[in-house]
Formats: sequence, C-alpha cells, structure tokens
Amino acid sequence: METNNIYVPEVFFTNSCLTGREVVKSTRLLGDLEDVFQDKEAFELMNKDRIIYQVSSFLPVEEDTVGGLFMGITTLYPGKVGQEFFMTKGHFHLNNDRAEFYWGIEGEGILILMNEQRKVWAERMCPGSLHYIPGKVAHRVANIGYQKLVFSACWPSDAGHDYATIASEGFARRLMDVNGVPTLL
Ligand code: PAN
Ligand code: ZN
Repeated sequence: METNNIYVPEVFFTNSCLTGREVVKSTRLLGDLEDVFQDKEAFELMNKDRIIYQVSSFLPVEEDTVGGLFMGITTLYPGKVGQEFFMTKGHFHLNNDRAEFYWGIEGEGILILMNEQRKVWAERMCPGSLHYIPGKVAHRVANIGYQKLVFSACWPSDAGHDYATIASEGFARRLMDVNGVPTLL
C-alpha cells in the first residue's frame, strides 16, 4: 500500500515470527526426519506426526538471484529421540561458498557446524547470540532446553540447500544428552 511514495511494510518481525502477505511457511514433522536420529528403536515408538520445527521465510527475490538475500525464522520444539536432542536436518549450501548469519531469539540451543574435512564444532545459542556461518560449512541446530528454541537466519538468495550430503553421510559427531549434559560424541 502506498501513500505519497511512503510504503507500508508488508512483512513484520514480531513475537518471534515473521508475518505478512509474502511469508512462506514450512513444517518438518518427526516422520520427515527419518534418517536424522541415531536411535531407530526410540524413533519407531514416537508419533511421526509430531511437529519438530517450523520455518517462516521472507524470500523477496527469486531463488538463485545473485546478490539478493533471504530471511527466515525457525521454531524448533524441545524433545529428544532417545538421548539425542531434537534438531534441524542440516545442510551445506549448494552454492557451497555462500555464508549465512544465524541469531538466537528465544530458548537455548547449540549450533553444530562441520567443514568439508568433516571437522565438527559447536556454538551455544541463546537470545541475542549472533553466529557467522562461513561458506563450505554445514550447519544444524539442536534444542537443548525445555522450551521452544527460536532463531533467525539471513542467507544469500543464490545459496541453495544441499540436504543430500548430510542425508547420506550425516555429521561426523552427534549432540547427545549424557547424564543431563549436552555432549558432542
Ligand atoms: C535456515 C534453515 C532452517 C531449517 O533457514 O533452512 O533453520 O533447517 P534445515 O534447512 O536444515 O532443515 C538456513 O540455514 N537457511 O540456509
Ligand atoms: Zn543454511
């Protein structure tokens, strides 16, 4: 909507989510994460329709546009499969030198990172924490708290997502609850 060339915003970043006409939402159910968790027996006993995370994204340009930016907010619910914390699928970027920012909004999490040599490291996420994810580094987030974890991301519109590499090879280390302590094993 326009009044004298002063435009009313069409996307809002409020209450830990993106809202507005152009916001795209996606949901990942436990059943979509079949190959993600280690404990297959625990996985089989759980409700596959349980929502694990939701992403709302603002994609103001077409996918693959060089020079554009995308933004998304992910809400990752608390829980575990066996002793492994609920987490996102994780990916490299298809255009693999593309970097990304993540920042924590609500809750407690751990950002798990892995380079192409399969070296894994991690960063604590909390409200206000800012994380620079360099190119060629796979990234996934685990919720280690008792409440939902909300974080936001900003990435180049020509980054793309390579889920296949992680689906077939996984991360070299897993974040497990070891006697109440989140531990990379
Ligand atoms: C994020 C992620 C989001 C969901 O917006 O896409 O947190 O995680 P998965 O894509 O691994 O399922 C991002 O990293 N975009 O590039
Ligand atoms: Zn990404």
